[in-house]
Amino acid sequence: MSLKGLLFPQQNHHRNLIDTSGIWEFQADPNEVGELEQWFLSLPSPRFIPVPGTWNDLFDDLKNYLGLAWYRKSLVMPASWRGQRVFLRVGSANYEAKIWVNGTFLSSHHGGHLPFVTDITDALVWDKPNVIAISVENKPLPERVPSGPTPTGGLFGGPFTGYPATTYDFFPYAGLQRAVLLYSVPETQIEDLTVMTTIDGEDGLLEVRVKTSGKSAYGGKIQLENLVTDFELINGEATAKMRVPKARLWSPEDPHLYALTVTLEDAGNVIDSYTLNVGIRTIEVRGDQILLNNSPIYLTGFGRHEDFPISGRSTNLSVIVRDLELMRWMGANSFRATHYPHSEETAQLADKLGILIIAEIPAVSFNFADSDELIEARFAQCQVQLEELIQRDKNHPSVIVWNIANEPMVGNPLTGGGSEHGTQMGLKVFEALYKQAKSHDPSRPVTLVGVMNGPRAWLDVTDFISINRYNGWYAQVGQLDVGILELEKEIDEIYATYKKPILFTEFGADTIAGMHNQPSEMWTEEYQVEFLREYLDLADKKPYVVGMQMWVFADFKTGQGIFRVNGLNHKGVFTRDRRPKMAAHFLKSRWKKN
Ligand code: BDP
Repeated sequence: MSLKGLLFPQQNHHRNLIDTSGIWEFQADPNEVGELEQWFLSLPSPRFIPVPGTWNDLFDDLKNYLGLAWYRKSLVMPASWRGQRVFLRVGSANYEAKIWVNGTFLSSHHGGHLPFVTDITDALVWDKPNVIAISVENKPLPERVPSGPTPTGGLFGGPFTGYPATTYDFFPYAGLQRAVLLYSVPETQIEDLTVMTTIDGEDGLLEVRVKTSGKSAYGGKIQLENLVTDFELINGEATAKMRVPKARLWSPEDPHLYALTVTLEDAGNVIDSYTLNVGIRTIEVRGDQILLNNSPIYLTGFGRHEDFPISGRSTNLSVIVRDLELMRWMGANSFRATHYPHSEETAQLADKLGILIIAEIPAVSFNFADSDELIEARFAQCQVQLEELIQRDKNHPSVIVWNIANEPMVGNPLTGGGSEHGTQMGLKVFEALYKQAKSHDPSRPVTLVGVMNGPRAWLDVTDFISINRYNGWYAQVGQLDVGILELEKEIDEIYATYKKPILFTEFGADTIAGMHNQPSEMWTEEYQVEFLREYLDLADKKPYVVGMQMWVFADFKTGQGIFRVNGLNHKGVFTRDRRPKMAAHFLKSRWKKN
């Protein structure tokens, strides 16, 4: 595994960048003959596909296809890039990808939602077009994260198995879902930067870690406005500290970003530079509260999927801008990037707008009733994805929490079951992931999102407790009042046991836009509003509740199944095409401060 190149590529005096987004050649390879027949050079009968994109909603014959497929593009490299190291950076290939350049196999990557880079310098030609080929497949295998259908079923097994079958409640879109970037950097380069911020009185304190690679170097400068600090490299690395007097702190009310420029020098000459947007802020859990810049913050918002008609899960910049705009319209200050790392552009925009993000690895519905062997294989994947996620997102002020799992379970929590062995295996896995997150990044709280009836012991592993609850929907069906009484008892008990703050990371009711009833009934807009009101009212009475993120921002695509009308989860407060349901106006009335 290489963690190189997770610093977002940028264009400047020392670095170059080409975004290859556009139409690529594409061909599905159900018989997996491509490698043998050298499809990495040319595709026998290509069709055309956008990158970024997802193939399932574009071609009728590939609607449910998750097998192998090939992408191909040819490109002439600019002569001015010669002498630099050239990298190919794939933003997201769901799930496994392999890279060829000019017929040479160069690398592969597992895991569907995090970027990976390949040094392609030595495979390039400079006098004719270069052929880039990427094969991708998203087979629903049980050892993957998230896993394909698992032997023990889980929440989405048995009668609830959809098509395509998954262990989770969203469509398993496949393909090159984010941009493929080509970039070049000097031979000796800034490979990585880590900026941690703390507050001392009115001042901001920065710790900047610089990692370089290439020939052994030198030193350089860090500049933030008129503050300049020199650093010297030892074994290619340096740590510098800076004090920003009377710092303008980053917060949702004032998402101020400082431009921090790191330059690398050789005998007085600047040989590389990188500029990072830095927000000076702290985030911590203390007692019953989450503190942002030492003041309690109450999270309001949603779980959000990357999902839109036709573009599927792939980067759609208009949708990102619109979604964050709609969140601001409603006065929401946060969302959880469910159930996988969202695009880098999303966090870049959230940094600018002051929207808080809980980032999570794709460990959704991790079932600990499965064999130890499967559990170990998934655990290994989780560790890799957690490391890549933190590496990718660690410098975003908007990212305030790492979530290590969504609704892990032992068997099917709705029908009971579960074993002590599974619970213990889960404990081992989550304690290790928690420790890993803390060792990579001690500056952010870590959480785990618990499922209804899931093992309680898992909730105690992390800094605060996150829970998904559907009383009045999946439990106490249609009886919201009864459900809320049960819920109140339950959360009081959880708090009394663990004495940790509780965040609601999901609560919601499927709602068909335009369906109404008096008195309210499930699936109607009235029921959704009442449901949300009851939950928000309950939370308001509980000082240990640190926020309410409802499920879900917008209706989203799932597989076909008996409880997903039209292959959609309808718990959105917006429809899939972002029209508000009554509940959106209701939440606005609760959250928007004028
Ligand atoms: C929870 C999951 C979420 C589902 C939601 C639901 O975390 O992914 O979409 O419930 O059923 O189980 O709507």
